[in-house]
Amino acid sequence: MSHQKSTLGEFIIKNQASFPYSSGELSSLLNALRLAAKVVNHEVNKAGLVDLFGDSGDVNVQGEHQQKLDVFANKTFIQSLKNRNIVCGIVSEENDDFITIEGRDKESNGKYVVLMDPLDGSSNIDVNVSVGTIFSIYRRLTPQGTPVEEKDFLQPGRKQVAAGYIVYGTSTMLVYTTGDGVNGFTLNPAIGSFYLSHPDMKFPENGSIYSVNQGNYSHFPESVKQYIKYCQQIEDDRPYSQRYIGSLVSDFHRNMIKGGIYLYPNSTVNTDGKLRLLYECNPMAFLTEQANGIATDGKQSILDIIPTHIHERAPFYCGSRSMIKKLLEFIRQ
Ligand code: P6P
Repeated sequence: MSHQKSTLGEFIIKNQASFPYSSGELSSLLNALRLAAKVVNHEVNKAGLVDLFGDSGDVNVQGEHQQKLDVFANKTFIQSLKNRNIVCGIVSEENDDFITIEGRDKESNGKYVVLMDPLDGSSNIDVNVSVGTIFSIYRRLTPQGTPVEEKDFLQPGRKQVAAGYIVYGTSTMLVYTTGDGVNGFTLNPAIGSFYLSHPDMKFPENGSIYSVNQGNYSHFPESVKQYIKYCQQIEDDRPYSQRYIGSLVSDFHRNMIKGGIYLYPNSTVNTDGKLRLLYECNPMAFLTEQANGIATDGKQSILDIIPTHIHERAPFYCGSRSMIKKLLEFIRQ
């Protein structure tokens, strides 16, 4: 079957015209991510056998205990991006500060910055539940040849030139957009190539799945509580099904295919929500809007938020248009 589907490499070449500034640069960026994804996938699939399970003993900027695979994935993606000499800086969930990548010379200094969550949902690793990598790409603001600055990373999500995720699930998929729709590629591990398996992915207009950590219900804003009760009422097409994996990439991927809404609200515990704006909310919001869905913090489109610091958080609601619109009716009441 694979021979009938184009590979990721073929697809990039066919569609690189939609990538601004330079065609070859998209290939280089996505090839770096593709290679790292294959290396990480290999380790994720055998974590239990090579003692990559469990806690590395380190703690990241979020104060979260770093799982060994987190550390491995972070190093793998950073090295793969450095090797291509196309990126001048990286922000990672696992690093306190942004990483500067000096080019061999001023001209070769990269034109792009990458922001990433190298292994999202890592608390699921030890219990063999799917995890993912999330990436977000911008063109730098500061002149080429000068050191990258924090403002290169603090751009609103609307300025992204590409974004996507890798989901290490029952199959490994790379799903991305460059602003011309969303396409999904499945890894054939026997060959080591990604094949176009999900062309032009779109959120269904409506859905019957809501994804939220019900354990936090008591801490939610009243309007969100009311919406959750609405989802549970026996009326019309409800009650909806509650599906929550605890891995944003996996919940998002299922909801984009089947229709649904993902909610991580602000609460009395997480006053700004839990998810990070730059490398979780913005890339997933770019994909959402490109897939005809809506992504909001409850007040505005996620993509219009002006970031103020690299690890800032935001309330995050994304998914099928009619479900988000109904939620916003409750929030605006
Ligand atoms: P909770 C994983 O830590 C993550 O960032 C997302 O992948 C996931 O949807 C969410 O947090 C889970 O958070 O508080 O429900 O365990």
